[in-house]
Amino acid sequence: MEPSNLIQELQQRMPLQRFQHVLRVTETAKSLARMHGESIDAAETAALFHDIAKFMDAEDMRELLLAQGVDPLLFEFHKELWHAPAGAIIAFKEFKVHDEDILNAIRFHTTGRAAMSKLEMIIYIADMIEPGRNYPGVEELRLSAEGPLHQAMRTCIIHSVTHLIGKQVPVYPDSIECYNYFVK
Ligand code: DGI
Ligand code: FE
Ligand code: FE
Repeated sequence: MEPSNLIQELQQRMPLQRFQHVLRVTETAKSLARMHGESIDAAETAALFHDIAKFMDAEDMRELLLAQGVDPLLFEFHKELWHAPAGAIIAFKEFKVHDEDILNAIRFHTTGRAAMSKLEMIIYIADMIEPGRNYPGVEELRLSAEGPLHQAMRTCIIHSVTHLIGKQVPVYPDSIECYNYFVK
C-alpha cells in the first residue's frame, strides 16, 4: 500500500484525536530509532499501525482474536488490552505486514513483555512519551528516553505497573514479566 493510502486508511479507522496521537508516536518512534540505530522504516510502520484496532467493536475484536488462537486469558482482562494483539492481526491480514518484529512491537505495545526487542521498546516508550502525553511523571520518562533504551524501558514499565497497582486493577502477566525482567 502506498504511504499516502495507508495514512488515509488509518485516519478512517479512528477519530482525529487518536490519529494525531498515532502521528506523534510515529515521529517519536522514528527519532528513538535514529538515536539507537534501529530501522527508521520499521519504527514508522509499527508506530503507524500500533493503535489501528483501538476503535474496533469489542465483539468483533474478540472474534478476531479467538479465530487467531490467542491465549484466552486475555479475555479475563480489560478490553483495553485487546487492541494491541488485534492490531497485529489486522496489520498482518489486511495490510500484509509480515515482519515479525514489527508485528510484535504492535502486539506488545500495551503490556510490554520480558526480553523485548529494540523495536518493541521503542514503540512502547514512544507511546508513553509522545509530546501529547501530559500525565504526572511523563517528564521523568521523557528524560530517561534520552539515555540507554533498556534504562528508559525500565523507567516506563515501573511507571506503568505502579500506576495500575495504584488503581488496584488487574495487571496482565506480560506486564509483570516485563517489570521483573527490567528491574532485575
Ligand atoms: O492505546 P493507548 O491509549 O495509546 O495506550 P496503550 O495501548 O498503552 O493503552 C493504555 C491503557 O491500557 C491504559 O488504560 C492502561 C491499560 N493497561 C496497560 N497495561 C495493562 C493495562 N490495563 C490492565 N488492566 N492491565 C495491564 O497490564
Ligand atoms: Fe494502544
Ligand atoms: Fe497509542
